[in-house]
Amino acid sequence: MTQLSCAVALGSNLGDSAQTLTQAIATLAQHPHLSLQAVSPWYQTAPVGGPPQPDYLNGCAVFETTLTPLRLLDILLQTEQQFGRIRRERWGPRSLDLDLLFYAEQIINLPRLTVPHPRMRDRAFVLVPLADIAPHWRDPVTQQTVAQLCAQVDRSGIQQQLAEKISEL
Ligand code: A4P
Ligand code: MG
Repeated sequence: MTQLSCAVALGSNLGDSAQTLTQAIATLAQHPHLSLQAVSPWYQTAPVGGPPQPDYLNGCAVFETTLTPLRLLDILLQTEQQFGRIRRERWGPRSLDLDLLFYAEQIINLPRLTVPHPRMRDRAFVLVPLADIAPHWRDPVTQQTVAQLCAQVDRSGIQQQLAEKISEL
């Protein structure tokens, strides 16, 4: 079957977020139909939207996969559950949030899944780490590259880049 590239955003602001993100990547990378290609550094970021809440740790990863987009979404949601995500208020604090950003250059509009992720273009906490690992990926909706989208976004919420922990994988 054809391998297609997909990009996933990770976020956490409850518990040991660095450990959660690293273990979530390791868990996904062990899936037989996901092959890890690249992982960004983690960034400490100010929360966007929602109630007052702690800073997030955010990052992105690129995989190759033979999974369909909906099957991949199910795996992301299962992995969130595995890391103890309790669904509370929208945009509220969470131990792990996994969003599917891109699936090749496909545009998907299903009740359960919108790809490219509809809010990614406004979010420095997504675009800054994604630009580290996939600057040339072209958003099929706007035809802009990730680097171009990143250059236009307000980066004031990006607090600091944390040392990569990916050697632990
Ligand atoms: N869904 C549809 N499309 C997608 C997609 N491309 N990827 C559906 C993932 N899920 C997708 O998600 C609700 C449903 O969205 C899923 O069941 C799936 O069927 P959710 O994760 O339960 O909802 P949520 O995360 O509470 O809301 P939402 O609107 O998805 O929030 P976001 O956009 O994920 O934002 N600030 C900082 N600094 N860093 C962050 O990471 N994250 C959020 C959450 C807010 N502020 C933040 C951060
Ligand atoms: Mg989400």
